[in-house]
Amino acid sequence: MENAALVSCSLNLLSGSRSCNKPPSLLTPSASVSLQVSQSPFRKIHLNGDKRLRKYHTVYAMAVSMGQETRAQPGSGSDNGSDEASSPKKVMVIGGDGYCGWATSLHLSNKNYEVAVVDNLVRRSFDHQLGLDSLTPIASIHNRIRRWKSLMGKDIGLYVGDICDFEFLSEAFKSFEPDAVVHFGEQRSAPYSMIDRSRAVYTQHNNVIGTLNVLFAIKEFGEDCHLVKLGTMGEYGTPNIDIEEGFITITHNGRIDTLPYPKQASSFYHLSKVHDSHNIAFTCKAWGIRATDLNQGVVYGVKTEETAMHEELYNRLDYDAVFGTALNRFCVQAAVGHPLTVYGKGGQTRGYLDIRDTVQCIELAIANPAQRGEFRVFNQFTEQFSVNELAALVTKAGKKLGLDVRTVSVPNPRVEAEEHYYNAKHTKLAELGLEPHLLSDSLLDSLLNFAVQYKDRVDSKQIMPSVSWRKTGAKPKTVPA
Ligand code: NAD
Ligand code: USQ
Repeated sequence: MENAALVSCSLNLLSGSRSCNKPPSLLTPSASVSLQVSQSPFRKIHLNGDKRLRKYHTVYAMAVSMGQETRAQPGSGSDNGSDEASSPKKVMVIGGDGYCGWATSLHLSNKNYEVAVVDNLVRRSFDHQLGLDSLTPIASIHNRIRRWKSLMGKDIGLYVGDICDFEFLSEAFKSFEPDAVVHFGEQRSAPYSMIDRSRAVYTQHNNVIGTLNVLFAIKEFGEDCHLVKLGTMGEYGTPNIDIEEGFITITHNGRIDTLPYPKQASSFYHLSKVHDSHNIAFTCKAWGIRATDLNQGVVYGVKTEETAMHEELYNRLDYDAVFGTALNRFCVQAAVGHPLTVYGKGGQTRGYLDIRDTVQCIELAIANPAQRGEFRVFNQFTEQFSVNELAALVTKAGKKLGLDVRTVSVPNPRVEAEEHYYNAKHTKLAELGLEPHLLSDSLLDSLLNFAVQYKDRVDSKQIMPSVSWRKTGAKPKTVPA
């Protein structure tokens, strides 16, 4: 069950009628993939409509039906307990097998939301494609969900498929009938999107078409459903003025208006998020969709209350130069004695947040939904740091643990400002009740200890950057083993 994208593609080949969103350089769809799928413990839900297509289009859902046990109300047990009458109960988590999505799925399930994961497992395929692996061993999505059920007695639904396949997404919507959709399901690495033309095209196709399909699915099958969409702080770039939360009021030639804050994204990935934001804003206006665009900063950390409960619930932790993000990478580098890789001058400043705050922010957004037709934008981060500041913090924490931590200035593979003004607002989630876990010595200790625990799994060849913004070419790039 490793390659759900392959499943979609092989179905597509059979039906010959749908577009195939196949990531570059993946294995060719094969009969054995279909066979594996048909052996899965899921029941098939056949699509209505054209009989010719019906044969091949299937949606897979957990055989165990939802809601077998008596459920507490969503939000109960949370400080931010939501109003029973108006609270959404069913949350579809698209990208629920990924880093943010898995932690969020468990958190919402723990808070008594009825959760269904939608994922094509393509993130696991990227690892195979590029020869990468998570620092932490991660269980298959099926074993993750089974383990959660056995520990907590709670079901999480599962729909394995590609949201760029509208028939698949429609069936998942009609079957689950979500009150809210949290959409994490995108290709989220800036370096991946800059490897070559095919990865740039894949990233923008996957992200923009996937999100468009989600918008159409809401319009067709659940117009009251609240879309909680993961955007990125990188949509704004690094302007030489304060960054507002989504909108800025401008006076121009004597007239005044409140307009979307200017977007200056700096990779094909970040640009896909800009395109998404425009499409979402337009459909809120045109169709009355209710949407929250969460411009999230860089996430760090690995444990949440729920993922720490059992090894089979552990989250992934990426440290490689394609999917690993700054602070997580620095902790793993410190653990294995690799110099911390500061790109260029190291003055690049971004918003950061603990993964425990990611899950909290999503819960807050769901519990306080946007109005019909409202397009809300929240900047989702808790603190801002420069890369040099992060390196200094990790060096200090590493020394306490007896690690010899050094820093190296690596020629910057990206095109970005290396010394700049940065002051981004982030008050709206705090106003809804976010209680942040600020970066502390104890968090760094625990992240470093975690990295030390798994350091034998580190492949040091994956640490130095291999993707150059300037050298992105049209020719497909093979990735060295
Ligand atoms: P991830 O790659 O770990 O997870 C994304 C998940 O979406 C994967 O499980 C993948 O298989 C799935 N997916 C991708 N395309 C899909 C498709 N077409 N159909 C179905 N499933 C699909 O990424 P993440 O780090 O969890 O990030 C989640 C979201 O949060 C992304 O949208 C990302 O842009 C955003 N974000 C992440 C960070 C961060 O630091 N990790 C920071 C800001 C914003
Ligand atoms: N950087 C280094 N050394 C490293 C890794 C990164 O100096 O070893 C620098 C980068 O040049 C950049 C900054 O650290 O200036 C952040 O880079 P990153 O790789 O941690 O994060 P980024 O590529 O921006 O992407 C990540 C997620 C993406 C999310 C984004 C939020 O992968 O999904 O959208 O963070 S934000 O940065 O706010 O746009």
